[in-house]
Amino acid sequence: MMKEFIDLRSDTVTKPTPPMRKAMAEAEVGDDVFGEDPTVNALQEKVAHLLGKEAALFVPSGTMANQLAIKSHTQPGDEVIIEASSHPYNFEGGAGAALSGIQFNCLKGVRGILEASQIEEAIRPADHHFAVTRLVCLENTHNRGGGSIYPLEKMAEIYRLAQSKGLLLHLDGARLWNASVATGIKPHEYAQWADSVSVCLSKGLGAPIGSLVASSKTFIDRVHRFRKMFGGGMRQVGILAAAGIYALDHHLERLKEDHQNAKRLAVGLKEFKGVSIDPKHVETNIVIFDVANTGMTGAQVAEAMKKEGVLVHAFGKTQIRLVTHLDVTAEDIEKALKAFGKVLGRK
Ligand code: TLP
Repeated sequence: MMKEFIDLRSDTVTKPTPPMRKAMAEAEVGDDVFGEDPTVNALQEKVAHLLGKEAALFVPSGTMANQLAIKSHTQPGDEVIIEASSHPYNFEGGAGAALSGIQFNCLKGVRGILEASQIEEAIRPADHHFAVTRLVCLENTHNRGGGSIYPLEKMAEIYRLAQSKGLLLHLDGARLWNASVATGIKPHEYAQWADSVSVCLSKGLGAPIGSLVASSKTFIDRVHRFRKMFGGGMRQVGILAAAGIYALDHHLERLKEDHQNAKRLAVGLKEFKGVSIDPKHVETNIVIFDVANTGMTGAQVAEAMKKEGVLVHAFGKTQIRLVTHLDVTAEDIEKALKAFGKVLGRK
């Protein structure tokens, strides 16, 4: 079937494949609020194992996973140190303030990556004037940072600092799978440097829904209580967990193709007028570039690309984000580059 559009807006746009749908249709189910869904239990065990944690809990979205972790780690009035362009701070509807009553202390990173020294400086002194610094949140890969990978040794350094200062660390690992496949560093090697980790099945892995929070048994018990409170307790949800198990078994290694496709896009885009991009910054499946020198806004480029059959995401005034995924082929990438050539012109 001919695609109507080549959709590079996000890796969340993938549709479940026929074998994934078959696995969903055949899933054994039970009432997960009673803990009786065998497929959910199997997924939770699998993800806990992959992340080297005692337990994991299935939740509907990455946003809920992050916010449950923040809620479970903090008290109202606490401060959470986070990178200024991070997902939990920018793109989760103000949930940290609304649901947990915390305030964020936002630090500017380099493509989303913070240094331990910056975090150390931001920790509030023990003085009644100040909020209590409780939690550090990191994001790996970093979405707004252009899919950048947190170097393992930086994570370790930040975790050791957090521990020495009595702080907790949550990792938004919505795309931790991409970091792992790109570097060969196992998910549990990253996760060892975090008290809690959230991961998504509905981004690069191609499941229609689902995220998990992984941590110690005691912490996941607390997350479970808040999941109920936030309305995230689901019933015969093994149908969805089956898609997640299928995705982990079949779609993990292929993330390499997405990374190659993203690199090809970045290298190709460099040839067009007014595009500012450094392909060496494209480490995984996200490509962010600036179009200020084309004389067009990001929204205008996105509109013109849509007419050429390619959907892209305008970010800010002059930035475009492209994300490669399961439903775009190497051939689609060449077509997308041709379309960019038409819209922007060659140098
Ligand atoms: N990111 C989406 C949008 O919300 C921007 C996307 O298209 O990239 N953490 C990270 C790092 C994410 O990128 C996302 C989704 C989430 C958490 C939230 O996941 P969902 O959408 O399942 O709530």
